[in-house]
Amino acid sequence: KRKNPCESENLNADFCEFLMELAEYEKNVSRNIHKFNAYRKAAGVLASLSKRIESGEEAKKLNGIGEKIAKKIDEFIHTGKLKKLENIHQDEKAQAINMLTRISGIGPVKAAEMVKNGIRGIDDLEKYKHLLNHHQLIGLKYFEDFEKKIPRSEIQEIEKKLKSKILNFDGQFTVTICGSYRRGKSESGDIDVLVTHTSLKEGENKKKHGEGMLRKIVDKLKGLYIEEISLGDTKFMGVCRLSEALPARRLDIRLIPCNQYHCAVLYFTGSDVFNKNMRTHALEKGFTLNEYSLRPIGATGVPGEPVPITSEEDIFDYIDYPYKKPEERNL
Ligand code: DCP
Ligand code: MG
Ligand code: MN
Repeated sequence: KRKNPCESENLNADFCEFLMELAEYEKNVSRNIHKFNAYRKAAGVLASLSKRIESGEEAKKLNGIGEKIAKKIDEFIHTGKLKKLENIHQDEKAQAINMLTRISGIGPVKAAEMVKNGIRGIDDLEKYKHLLNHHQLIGLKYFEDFEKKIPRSEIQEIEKKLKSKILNFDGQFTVTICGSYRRGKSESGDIDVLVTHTSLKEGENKKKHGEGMLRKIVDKLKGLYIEEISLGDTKFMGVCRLSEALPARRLDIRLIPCNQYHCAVLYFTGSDVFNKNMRTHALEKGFTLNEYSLRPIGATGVPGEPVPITSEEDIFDYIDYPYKKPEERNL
């Protein structure tokens, strides 16, 4: 679950590390999404620099770093630590909340409620299993496995099996693994699969076509996945494992109407920061972009009909955004 935009050859890695820790605290404990985004953005900016930052003042000149973060950078440079982080580390409840949110299926609200009820860590959960839902029980069962990154070669193997099973069943399906894998990363946190079918078109009796389609796909994947977390008309959440010797991996499959496929592939390829920037740009050009469609915003401010899209490039073209290959969307 932990996200870290900081790569190994990062000259500002220690700054990024404390900023990401503060970001996690804001997301999980304070539940302040704005502060979370601010810290993460700052960490991303510092990680992408080719030089070491020497002072808060210097950092403040960067887009995404303001007064408060500049002060923290100075404090860190001068004392080698941060008061705010020290205090967080002393706060047992905050630490318990942070720990619990690492379990798949437990979000910040549920974690806070559990801590309020006296649960102080993973070990306590064994005694409180009756309080957990199916997803959370699976999250607990595979806690250690789900924290392990998935090597690219393993996803390639899963991709081959997934595609052959689905396409042998029906060649009219298209299967794309998105997320960090599509961005070319050497390791991923989970596997994000999108599937569409030529007959599945939003607005044309989607229910009649789409209903039961995902169930049929999932039936064909028996042997590849080892647990079902949930299955709806459009989303399957599960756990897969290539062999008993390998860790269990989180696998999500989404069934998308074909006229929304490229917007969905764009969205689920990310990164989330890239998506945010692209959506902002779309708005500046008078369009609203989301995981379903690209729509022009009329003079009244009301979004119009979706623009017809036949490729990911189309979306960039419409809003005059320079095309970026998936591998170039990591920031
Ligand atoms: N996404 C987004 N905004 C969010 C969550 C997700 O735009 N708040 C999009 C962009 C992500 C994609 O969905 O890249 C997949 O989400 P993941 O959480 O699986 O993120 P990644 O695949 O990028 O990274 P990881 O390797 O950790 O799975
Ligand atoms: Mg992913
Ligand atoms: Mn995912």
